[in-house]
Amino acid sequence: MTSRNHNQPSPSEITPEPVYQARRRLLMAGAALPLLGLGACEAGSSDAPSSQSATPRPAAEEEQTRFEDASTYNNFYEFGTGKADPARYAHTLQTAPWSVQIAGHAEETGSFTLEDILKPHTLEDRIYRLRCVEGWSMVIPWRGFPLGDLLKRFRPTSKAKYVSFHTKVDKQEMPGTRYPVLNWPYREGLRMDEAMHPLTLLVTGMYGRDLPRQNGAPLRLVVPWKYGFKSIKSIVRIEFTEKQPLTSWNLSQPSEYGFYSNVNPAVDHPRWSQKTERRIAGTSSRLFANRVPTLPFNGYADQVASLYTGMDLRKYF
Ligand SMILES: Nc1nc2c(c(=O)[nH]1)N[C@H]1C(S)=C(S)[C@@H](COP(=O)(O)O)O[C@H]1N2
Ligand SMILES: [Mo]
Repeated sequence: MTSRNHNQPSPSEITPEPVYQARRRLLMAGAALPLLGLGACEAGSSDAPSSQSATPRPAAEEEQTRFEDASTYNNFYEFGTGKADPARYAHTLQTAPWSVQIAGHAEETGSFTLEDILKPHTLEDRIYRLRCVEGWSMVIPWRGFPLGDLLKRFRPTSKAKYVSFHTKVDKQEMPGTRYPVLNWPYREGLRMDEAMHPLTLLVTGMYGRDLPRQNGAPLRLVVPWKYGFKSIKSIVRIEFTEKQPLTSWNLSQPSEYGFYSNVNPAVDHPRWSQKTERRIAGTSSRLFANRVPTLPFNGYADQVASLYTGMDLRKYF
């Protein structure tokens, strides 16, 4: 993510053009692909691959991101805007005791300890792709349970059309929140049907262990068909609302970050293309990560496209 208050004109994460071009020249010359860790996706065609022609593979069949990459290359602006900042600074975040406020249009509301929140649920391991709006993606084994199973427990009323989420904010523990880089607390939201969708996970761990703080301990969301910023970390408040909730990224740059933020290769970010992504996986270096086509709904279209029937996804980006 970049922010207007943060003077970077373009995301550092996009492969620098000369590197990308050099790589393509090598490919066309038929140079040693395995050395560069490049895959079939890119080797076949020189143009940006059409997302329609690419068949989504189940994430579980794909090469996984290494834990070392998934836990050291992060976006968590509460600890700084650099990718290495969260791993460096998140150790000050107090994750116990932890409580979550449940509020808004539901029959049961109040403050619940993390133990209360988790007790009735069985944690599952699920491998999901997560695609950052800045152009990279990872394949991560998450540990969690469907958000909908939690939400049902509070018996939302018919007025509950959306769900809003807040991250903890503490200037001592989270040094990035001393600066107005974003609207704190970090806020996100989902439409009720998105929140209830079985792909939407509340996550407490990854790679079979508890979440590292930089990945959003002790409780975060993972919404795999949406750009990564919807997957809010270190959640302390969940509210059922009637109106579409405000979100931090939409508040800061409404023309760049919409409420829905479904992964969509056909709708470019105003400052860069969304057609491809750098897949950070396996042992190849981040810089030479495979460039693969970005799929509609991040490859989960079969499961979620029907949520948006009849909506103009260019308007509701
Ligand atoms: N509270 C909070 N949640 C956040 C962010 C953040 O800055 N603050 N960054 C988001 C973005 S832009 C991405 S891409 C993902 C990254 O998740 P990961 O670091 O676990 O891969 O977290 C999302 N959740
Ligand atoms: Mo992101």
